[in-house]
This record gives sequence, C-alpha cells and structure tokens, in this order.
Amino acid sequence: MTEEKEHRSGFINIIGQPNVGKSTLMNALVGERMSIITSKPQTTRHRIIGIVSGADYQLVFSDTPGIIDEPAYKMQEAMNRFVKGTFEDADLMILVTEVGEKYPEDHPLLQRLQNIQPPLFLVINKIDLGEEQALLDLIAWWQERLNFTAVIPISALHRKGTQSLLDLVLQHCPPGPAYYPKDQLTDKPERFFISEIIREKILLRYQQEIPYSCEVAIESFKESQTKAGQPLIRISALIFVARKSQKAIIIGRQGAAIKKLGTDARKSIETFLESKVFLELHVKIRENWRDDERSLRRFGYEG
Ligand SMILES: Nc1nc2c(ncn2[C@@H]2O[C@H](COP(=O)(O)OP(=O)(O)OP(=O)(O)O)[C@@H](O)[C@H]2O)c(=O)[nH]1
Ligand SMILES: [Mg+2]
Repeated sequence: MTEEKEHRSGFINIIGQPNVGKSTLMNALVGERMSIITSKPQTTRHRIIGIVSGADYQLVFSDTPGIIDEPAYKMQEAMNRFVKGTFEDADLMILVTEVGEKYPEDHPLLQRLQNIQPPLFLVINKIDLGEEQALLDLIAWWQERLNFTAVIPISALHRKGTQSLLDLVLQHCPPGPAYYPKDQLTDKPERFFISEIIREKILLRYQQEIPYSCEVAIESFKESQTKAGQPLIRISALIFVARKSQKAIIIGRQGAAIKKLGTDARKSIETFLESKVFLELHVKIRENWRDDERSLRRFGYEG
C-alpha cells in the first residue's frame, strides 16, 4: 500500500507598494490573466483571489491594491482596508518589493510586519532591471529590518524564479482541506473581470487624472445570437467619472476616443469570454464618487 500524501492548503496574501509587480506575480503564479496590469500605480483597487489546485494541494493567492501611504479619498481608504484584511486570514504573507526600493525607516508596514504570526516571504521583483551587487546589498538591507522565512529574487514579467517561489510556498503551507472546488479559479464573478478589462483599457488610453477618476459598472450582460446564428454576448457598461470635463475627455471629439476604447475593450473581452461580443459604453457623471459612501458600496468597496 502506498501512503497518501497529506492535503495542504493555505491563503497566501501578496502585499506591497503600488506598481512593484504584485498583479504580474499573481498572474504568473496562477497561470491566468486574472488581475489587470498597467505601468500606472494604483491599477489594482480590490482584493482579487487566484486559486491554484492540484491533487493534494490548494493555494489561494490574494492580489491586493498597493498600499497608499496618505489616502486622499474614501476609495483609497477602502483600498488600504483590503490590504489590512489580508493580515487577518494569511497562512503565508508575501511582501513584494522591486529592485532599488527601500522603505523609510519609520514606515508603518515595517513595524506591522515585525510581529506577524505566519511565515513571511520577501519577493524582490524586477531583477531583470538591476545589478547583482545592488541586489545583494538590498537583500542585506531588508534582512536587517525584518525576519523572513525566505527571500526570493524574481522577475515576474519574465517568469524567472516564479516556479521556485511556487514550490517554496507549497512547502510552507499547512495541512488543510480544499476551501474551493478544485476547478474554481477565483471568487469574483465574470462581470467583475469584464469591468476590470474596461478599466485597464482606460488606464492604458487616457492620461493624468482621468483613469483615477473612472469606475466601470456592468449594466447588463445578455447571451444572444448573431443573424447568422453564432453565439453573441451583449454587454452594456457604464463608465462613471467625477466631473463633466472628464466625460468630454473620455468621449473625445465626435466620440472618437470612446469608440477606440470600446473596440479595444471588446477585443479583450472576446478573448476572455471566448465568444463574440457586442459592447456598448455609456459615460455618466457622478460627482466625487470616490468620497461618496453609497457609490463606493455600489462599486464593491465595502468591507
Ligand atoms: N522590468 C520588469 N517589469 C515588471 C516586472 N514585473 C512587473 N513589471 C511591470 O511593472 C508594472 C506594474 O506591474 P503590476 O503587476 O501592475 O504592479 P502592481 O504591484 O500590481 O501595481 P498596483 O496594482 O498599481 O499596486 C507593469 O508595467 C509591469 O509590466 C518585472 O519582473 N520586470
Ligand atoms: Mg496590481
């Protein structure tokens, strides 16, 4: 008789400053395009779960928003709360930093991480951009400040070191049951990911404060057919902006900008849903939604 391997599972929470590559890492670990990624900080606004399952394990990763040191809006306070929540249920914490990044000595996160219960991994990302010696100095800097179970230099973008990280994570996960069905990839509905794809295109296409003033809500999602009888998904989405001038920018001259945005988003949604899609976009002004409790609740920032 062969001995059965004990089932392992855990919540592995990924935290760090904005733009260090948390979402790129999570997608690399999960092997799916789950979280949106852009070169702009504060791309991720929610806690997003990505599940990796095997016959005798289940790893539940959480991607989180970058920590905002001085929140200017209630929305940003909510983003920080999502990060705080990850301290409560972590079986393992991954602090992501990037080459060259050091925290101020009095940064609250350094203090917060000094006494945490679960194992703490330091992942130094973007090693493709740095030099060996600088990396060694950086590792020493971090190790003087915190007690890590493991320090792993990686390049999430180039998938370097990500497999070893996954193996190490698995080794440090406690015995436990599967929390989700083994074929489930995330806990958020399809609609959430569709609104995120549209938000990603807004982040990529518009400058300055525009992407930060936008939120996307899916108004309707209907399965239908083309005239030729092919499956077609009709999606109507609302883009909320905080001011009238922003609405004009999103729409562009004679609607040119929103048309391009729509085409771009539709193509990505078609890939995501593996279906033909008809996408309708509307822009609405909701003044100061980033500070309005009701709007924030509607956009899923409670908790
Ligand atoms: N050169 C290099 N760039 C990377 C690497 N990993 C991520 N990036 C880039 O860094 C930028 C930010 O990546 P994200 O994954 O969105 O970072 P994040 O930490 O999730 O950012 P927020 O959600 O805004 O907090 C993107 O332009 C990525 O392509 C890496 O290993 N090397
Ligand atoms: Mg992110």
